[in-house]
Amino acid sequence: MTQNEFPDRTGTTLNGAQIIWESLVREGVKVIFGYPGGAIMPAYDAMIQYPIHHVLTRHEQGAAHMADGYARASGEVGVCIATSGPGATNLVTGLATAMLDSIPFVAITGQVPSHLIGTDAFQETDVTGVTLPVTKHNYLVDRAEDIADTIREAFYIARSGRPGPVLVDITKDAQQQSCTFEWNTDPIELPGYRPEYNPMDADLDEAARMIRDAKRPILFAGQGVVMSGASDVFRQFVEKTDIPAACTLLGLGGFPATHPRNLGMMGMHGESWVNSAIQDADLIIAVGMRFDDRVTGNLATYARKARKIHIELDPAEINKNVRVELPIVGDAKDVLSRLLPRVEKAERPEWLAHIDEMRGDSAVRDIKDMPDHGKLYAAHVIHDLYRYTEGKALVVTDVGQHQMWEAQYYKHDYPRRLVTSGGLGTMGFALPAAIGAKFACPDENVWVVVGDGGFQMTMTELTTCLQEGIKVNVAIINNGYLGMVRQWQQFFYGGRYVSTPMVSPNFVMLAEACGAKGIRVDKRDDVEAAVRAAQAHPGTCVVEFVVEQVDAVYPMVPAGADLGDMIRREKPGQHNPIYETGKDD
Ligand SMILES: Cc1ncc(C[n+]2csc(CCOP(=O)(O)OP(=O)(O)O)c2C)c(N)n1
Repeated sequence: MTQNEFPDRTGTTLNGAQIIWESLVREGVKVIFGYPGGAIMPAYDAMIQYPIHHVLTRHEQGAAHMADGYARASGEVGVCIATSGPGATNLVTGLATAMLDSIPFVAITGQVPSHLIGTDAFQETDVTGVTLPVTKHNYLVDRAEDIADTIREAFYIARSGRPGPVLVDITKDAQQQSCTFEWNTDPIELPGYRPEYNPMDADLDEAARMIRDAKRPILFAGQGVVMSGASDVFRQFVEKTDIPAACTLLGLGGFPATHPRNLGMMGMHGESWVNSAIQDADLIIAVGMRFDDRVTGNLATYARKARKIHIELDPAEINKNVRVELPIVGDAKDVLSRLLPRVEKAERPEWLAHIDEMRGDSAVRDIKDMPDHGKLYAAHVIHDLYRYTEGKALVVTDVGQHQMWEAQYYKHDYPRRLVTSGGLGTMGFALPAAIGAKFACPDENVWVVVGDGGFQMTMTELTTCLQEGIKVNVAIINNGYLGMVRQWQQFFYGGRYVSTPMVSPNFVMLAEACGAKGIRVDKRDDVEAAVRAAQAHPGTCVVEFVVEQVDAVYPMVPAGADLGDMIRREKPGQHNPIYETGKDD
């Protein structure tokens, strides 16, 4: 049965479990990720009557990340479902991940029957209590007649304004009770919830004046550019004003990486010339971002010479970390579309030449262009992955060094083609999020870039790929360490590598045991063939890239340091113990 052939059951008597699915179908849900259990069994039993595909995950954390990956790749609301107690608590990491990155998804959980609430019943947990700080909103529903309206509200809250995850906890008896099913289509109005803002013309005029007067302006693209669909107007804005633009990690792809005015990523592992340009700028125009500490470094010394315009949907973000001269609260696409006709066409050769000069000094430190002495470095792998996927893959990364190398060396020209956990930095995110992304975009060439540590957190989801018959390509960057933590130990803890060397299983055999193809590569010359073989294989393929164990992501702004105060990779000819010996001595 397709969703179009679906009979209209409004006005008929249904049970709460059926109403859950009726509501989800009406919200346009086609796929849901979940794991069954006692308190959600009525809902699972009713599911069979509905045109929604259920993906049985191997862990509820996987279900939450899949819903999240689905939402990030498609721009639609993702949905996951779990039972009460341990099922629901296993969603918490996924909810927190989505919360910090403003990702819209709805989690449905079963709860013990209402008469048992508060009795420490089997698998009872106060799920609304547990998830309150990691959801945009949550609900406990204990009557069948409240289910439809609650689910409708949950979707509205998840997708409106600044998006976020919403949880609906439904008692088992509410799923079993019957009532007349009604689907309200009136606009939703919630007291105290004002998701839309209309910026004043006077503020837009003032912004245009500030831009006209600036000599060294810089634009920032945050995730708001991607999420509001502002990429095109952002590019037009750059081209008209000739203002160079930098991206946050989650803003990558919001403005094409290969555009001549794209400076690259800012922040802790951003490009050194970007961080220097920020410290030199006289005007910052930040669009859809929240000045995270990984972006600003020391707030006291951050961009002191710059006046600041902050275009942001969520008024709570204004002046939270960085004080700004001109806040403009509104949707990025809407604000930029109204600002574009107000700004003057300009050219900024001096400012751009100054930034290029700084870029020149960095280019000679680029590991990609250094002799590799026959060794395989992670940066080479990512760069080659970019080449042999022609920059068109949908890449889902995990968290660690490989994530930063991906951000530096895979040039994303399109929005929603990089899926990564930014705010929470959740290891174990990549494989399940990639499965969600593959369901959202079945025709995309989906690549997972993951460390040997993070892969081992959720690698069980490989069998979800097997069960669903879906294909994702997995690039494990195996450096034998929890690399990013090892790097901090190297720089800040005297090289005492406590609990970061990591033993891995035979990933090729593991992949084969899970019904996937497995390939191991330890030479640069073999990277191309492996990427091509993975892409040609009809099913899921895992490529283990065995890379140099001791390498660091450069540049690095130490946590809390001045943004301009970066640890740099040595220039060729300078002493570089890592490159000369392959050992950290
Ligand atoms: C769930 C979780 N636990 C711990 C961390 C802390 N952490 C950040 S990066 C990292 C190391 C990642 O190692 P690996 O997955 O091998 O990737 P690499 O850094 O080597 O590329 C750790 C432990 C985290 N981000 N998430």
